[in-house]
This record gives sequence, structure tokens and C-alpha cells, in this order.
Amino acid sequence: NAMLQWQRTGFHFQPEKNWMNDPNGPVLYKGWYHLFYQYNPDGAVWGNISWGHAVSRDLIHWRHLPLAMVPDHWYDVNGVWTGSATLLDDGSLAMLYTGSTNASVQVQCLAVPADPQDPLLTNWTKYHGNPVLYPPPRVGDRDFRDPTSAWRDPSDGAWRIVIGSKDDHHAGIAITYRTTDFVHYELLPGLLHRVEATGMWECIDFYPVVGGEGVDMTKAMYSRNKDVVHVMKASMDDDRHDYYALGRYDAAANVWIPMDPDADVGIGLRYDWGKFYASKTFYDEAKRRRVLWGWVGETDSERADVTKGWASLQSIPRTVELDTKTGSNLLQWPVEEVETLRTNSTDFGGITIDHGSVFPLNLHRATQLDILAEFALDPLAVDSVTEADVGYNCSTSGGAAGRGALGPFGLLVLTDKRQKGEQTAVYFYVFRGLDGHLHTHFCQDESRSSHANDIVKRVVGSVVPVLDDELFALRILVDHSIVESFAQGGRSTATSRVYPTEALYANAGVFLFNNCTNARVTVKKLVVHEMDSSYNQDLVIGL
Ligand code: DQQ
Repeated sequence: NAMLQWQRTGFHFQPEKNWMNDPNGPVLYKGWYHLFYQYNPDGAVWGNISWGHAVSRDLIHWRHLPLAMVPDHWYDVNGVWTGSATLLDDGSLAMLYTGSTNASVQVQCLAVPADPQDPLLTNWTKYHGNPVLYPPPRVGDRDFRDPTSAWRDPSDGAWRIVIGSKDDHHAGIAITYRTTDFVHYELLPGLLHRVEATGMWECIDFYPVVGGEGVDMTKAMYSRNKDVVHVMKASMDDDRHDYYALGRYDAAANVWIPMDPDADVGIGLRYDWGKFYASKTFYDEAKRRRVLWGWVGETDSERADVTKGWASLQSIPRTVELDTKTGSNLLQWPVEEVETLRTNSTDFGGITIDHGSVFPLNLHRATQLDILAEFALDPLAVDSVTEADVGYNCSTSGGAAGRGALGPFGLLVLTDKRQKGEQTAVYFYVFRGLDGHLHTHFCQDESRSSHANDIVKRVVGSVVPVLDDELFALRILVDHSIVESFAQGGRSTATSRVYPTEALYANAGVFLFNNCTNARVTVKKLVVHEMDSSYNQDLVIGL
């Protein structure tokens, strides 16, 4: 089916066929980046969960390898579920994952490389004494999963890991264990963290951040750097979004405390306002950065997935660091290697777009793009807006078609050049609040992204800080059926899956738009890079 084939991406990670979900055990080992992932070898829907595996030198070009693990023991026969890698001091690797047993009990299991000399880590050995951890007292058999990578604690030099769960009051909880050998575990008293009414915490991630570079969890524990902040992230099974919070970690007391209690895990910040779940970071020692992967599922019907024979993508890997300008959020940014795919770059800077108008960009090919844009609002128009505008909400305020004094303005991508209506809008909406200051929403409108009707189409997004000396900045990665957008250098992100039926091939275009009622928008900077594909099917090895 040619139309469905079109939805495959050019530079996002995806298997050749079948279902994929969470990224698992990302790690840099002997010069190779490894990505494992939840995979169904037998179909395009969730089931038979095994670990898919691929390797890369640059996080962009991938070689698919044979399955790393399949559900072949009583303790994981219902699925080799999500897990994390830990690099040990001697350079070896421990992989902890959740097994769903023959009785559907969630247990933790250990696997190690069969041949540690093999940089491709092709074969894995499950520990003969698996499982290594059962659900503790008062934790449900089906509420105990997704172990984190381990870090060493300065108090005793032993390893710590965290596993997510929920308690009997429907609070999400983070449970800590101590181990020296990854075989025997001791439950630490208390909880690392707990948040009322947030339900099951899947895929907890716990790591340190500073501004400007990444930090290794174990090294951060031994360092005296007072600037280190610890991020706690959990994937909320209740609403299927990844929430994070910044906080302080007291290892001796086994507690992590959010810096802002109103922005606690599950009630405050999100990694991404669109489709992005079960994410996981790893520390990349070679480039001293922390890299984030997230599962980007489909928003079409299961039937459509079965027809096309595959489901899900991984996000472009993103560096994560602390935003030292605001001090209150992370910055996420596509890894620099993605820029090696740039080709045919066009500079459109210096355009002014009148209120109520669109401006087409003349591009050769608009299905694989990396767009960088910076906008300024006409200062006179901004000053003339004196009345407070309250209650704007990306999801309920009319999307890109709604009109306000100072928004929406931005870009329309995967737009039908013949103007039959398909488009995905990425935009800002600025308004004066009751406090007299300007506030900005960053939104992505999927509502007109496809004529197809078996698709979930929403307007996603939220408030993003824009500091006094800053322009309105966007970066948008377009890749056939995914639009991954970053506002203000990655303070806020939104990922959408889109399924155009008309905006295909040469008929796909990009427009600037300004739907403000009275402000002109100046495009201070606009560079559009067409992107090469990273996929080369010949690289499939070992199959
Ligand atoms: N996916 C895995 C679980 C995890 C969930 C199963 C999150 O381990 O909790 O495929 O998407």
C-alpha cells in the first residue's frame, strides 16, 4: 500500500516491521551506541514482548541486529519487559529488566553479555538464578516494574536502583534497592519519593543534571558540585505522559525532594506535550552528555497499523541538561549528529508576515526537514495590547485557526501545497496576563493534519518561558509521519504523529503563518534544511 508506505520515516529509528514500544537499556559500549526496545516479532500490535536491538556509531545511522532476548523462561514468558543497563567499573555490563512470569507476576531479572569482547553485544545470557527480585510486601504482583540503571552511593560504595510502583492509596511510588552484585538486593527503608493520586509509575528515570553538559549518576554522587540537580521522571500509566521534576537527592536519607512542590512528578513539567512515553536517558561518556530516548507511538487505528505492518517510532535522541537561565526546567535538543543529515539549506530570514496572512516557502522537497526559526512581534502592536487576556489553552482555544491580538503565529508543515487543507501547525500564542506581563504558549495543532478519520487529532502544548532578551524560537524536525518540535532552545517540546493523505511527496509544503489580529511578525531567522535519510537496508546484519 503506497500511501501507508509513505508514513515510514527517513531518519527516525524504527524496525523494519512489526510493533515497537519502550526504548530499553541504551548504552555506549566499546564505541557503539546500543538501543534495545520492546518489540513484538510476530505482528504490529503489542504482544510476545522481546528485546529488539540495534547499534550505531552516531545515534543516527543504525544497524538492526537479531533479537537480544525473547520470552523463553518461566519468569519472563509473558514478556521481556523494560529494563536498563549499568556500566560497571571494570567496563562490563549488567542489564536488569522486568520479567512477566507464567503467572503474570512482575519480577526483576538479570542478563549479561554472553561475550563481553563482542562490541555488538549480539548474544545475551540470562542469569541462571533469575528472578533476582520479587514484589516486596504490600506491592501488587502487577505493579512492580522497569528497574533504572544503577549508581554507586558514596556512603557504602554499593549500587542503588529504583523501581516504580503504586501504593494502595493510588499514589505513585519510587522504591530503592541496594545491591553489590546485581544478584542479591536489600530493600531500603522508606520511599525515594511518593506523589498522591498519580497511580502507577512506569519507567522511572533518575539522574543528575547541570547546565552545559551531562553528568554520570555515580560520579555526581561522589562530586561536591553544588550545582547538581537531580531529575526524577516517571511515565504515568494513568494518563500516558512522561512527567519530570527537578529536585535535591539526599542519598543518606534515601529521599528526593522536589525544588518546587507545585511542580512535583506527575503534576508539573512534562518532557513533551505530544506523543512521547516510557522514555529513558543514558550518560554518553564519549561526548559527556546525557541522551534521552522516548517512544513515539501511533495515533492512527490498530487496524491501520496491522495493514501497514508496523507501529511506533523512537524520538530523535535528545541531549538533556539544566536550563541555567530559568533554573526551573530542562533543555532538550536533538543530538548534534542529526545535523550531518542536512542538505540543501535555504535561508528565508528577513521576511515580515502581515497579520492574517500565510507565506509559502519555496522548497524542493518538504517531507524530511530540520527547520530553525526565530520570530519577533511588532513592538508597537505589543505595547498597544494593554488588556489582560486570560484563560488561553492550547487544547481548547481554537488551535491555529483561533485569533488573538498577539497570536497564533508560526509554521505550517506537511501542508498540502494545493491548499486543500491538510497541515500541522507549530506556533506561539502570546498574551498579556493579569500581572501585566507577556506570557507565551507553545502549541502544536494536529486537528487538520490528515483527511483520514481514524486518527486522534489534538492541539497540544503549554506555557513556555520566553525571557526578556529572547526572540520566539522554534526548531521543527519533519519526517513523513512525525513532527518533533522544540521551543525556546528545548524548554518545551511537542511531538505529533501525523498521517497526511494529500500532503505527500512533491505536494508537501511549508508555510509561515500569522493569525494575529493586529500584530505583524518579523522572521528574524529562518533556515530550512532538507534532510537525507539515515536508513540503509543493506546495513541489516546478522539476520
Ligand atoms: N511497557 C513495558 C513495561 C512498561 C511499559 C511493557 C511502559 O515494562 O511499564 O511492554 O510502556
